[in-house]
Amino acid sequence: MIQPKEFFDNLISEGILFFSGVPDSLLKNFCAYVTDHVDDRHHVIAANEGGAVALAAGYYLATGNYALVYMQNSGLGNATNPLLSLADPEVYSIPMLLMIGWRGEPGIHDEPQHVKQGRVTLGLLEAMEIPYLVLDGNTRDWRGLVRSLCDQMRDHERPVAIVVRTDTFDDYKMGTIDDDSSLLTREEAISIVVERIGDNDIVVSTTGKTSRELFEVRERYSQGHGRDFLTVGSMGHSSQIALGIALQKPNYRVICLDGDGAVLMHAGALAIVGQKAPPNFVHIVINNESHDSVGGQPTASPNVDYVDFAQAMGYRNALRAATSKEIESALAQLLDSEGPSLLEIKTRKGSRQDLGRPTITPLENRNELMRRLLW
Ligand SMILES: Cc1ncc(C[n+]2csc(CCOP(=O)(O)OP(=O)(O)O)c2C)c(N)n1
Repeated sequence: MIQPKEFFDNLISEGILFFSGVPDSLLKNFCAYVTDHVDDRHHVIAANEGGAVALAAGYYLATGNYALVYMQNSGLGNATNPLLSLADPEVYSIPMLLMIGWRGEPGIHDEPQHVKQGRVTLGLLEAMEIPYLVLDGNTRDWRGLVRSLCDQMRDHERPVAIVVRTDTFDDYKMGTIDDDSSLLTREEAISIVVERIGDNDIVVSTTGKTSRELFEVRERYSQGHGRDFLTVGSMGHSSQIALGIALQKPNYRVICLDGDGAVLMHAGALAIVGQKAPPNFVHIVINNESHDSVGGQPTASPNVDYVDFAQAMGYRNALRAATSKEIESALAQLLDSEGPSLLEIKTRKGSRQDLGRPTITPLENRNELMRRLLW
């Protein structure tokens, strides 16, 4: 395996001096190393992968130096537009090095949302005409390969990519980030929400551990999964899935169980909720100030007031809660009011070691929910 420090030092020697991206579990050791060792002006954890490409472009315009843009392969979709219409050699020709975590690599078991994405990852890069190399923990002479890829980046002033297979980087543990251990865990917060909402309420939950925990909480309460839509991929889009349901099903209350990283990824979505203003829409943002599901890298949430933000976007009500009592009383108030409403729940980072994964397939989940909604 490759030591994150060695890889990082090698990038610096290639003249890569700026880092931006959205964290990925497969790259988590490398991302953690960057988080710990690069100052704030040279490392930006972006709202989404397209933003990271744009930041790398801005850095190049301002300095003539090169940036690394890191992402999970599921972020390629977000990055495609600025890669093709900004950085591409046929447009502004902005050199940058992409580092893409290869979830769902063919032949390696992974979750359903990663399988197709994994199968088409290299093909997508080929279709975009982005030169790439595939890296793993046994790649001999990775320095030489990175050197010739960076030569292509520099000589042709274009994006190039390193596709990183699973188990490429050795462990690196991120230095501790302040965390208030008196706060509830995300799973405790989800349990309280599930106990308080109505039997007929529809829940659309965001990607990552939120959906996994919701699934387990429903199992624990023997409630089945027929009123939940577990958004296993599509980070940042849960609120619009929920909005799509809420607008068509005014007799159901629709609750979006979101994460702060996901909200920030496509924050414009909240303006659309505010504009359409469905009274049956409740947005619960679990704010642990991190991308907890993929390694706990910080988000920009410490700078964001979600209550003010929701109000500015046109939500009718917005509250904040942290303790069980506060969550219970905020929910009692919001579930009794006309929406759209937002509840920010502050939680700490982390999850159970033995947290499982949904045992139903995405298609079974879809069918069960649709049976309920179309009945
Ligand atoms: C487009 C895209 N980029 C990156 C990821 C990888 N990813 C999965 S969960 C997650 C973090 C989500 O953070 P947040 O919404 O704050 O929820 P938390 O994990 O903290 O509960 C990331 C970055 C992804 N699934 N999709």
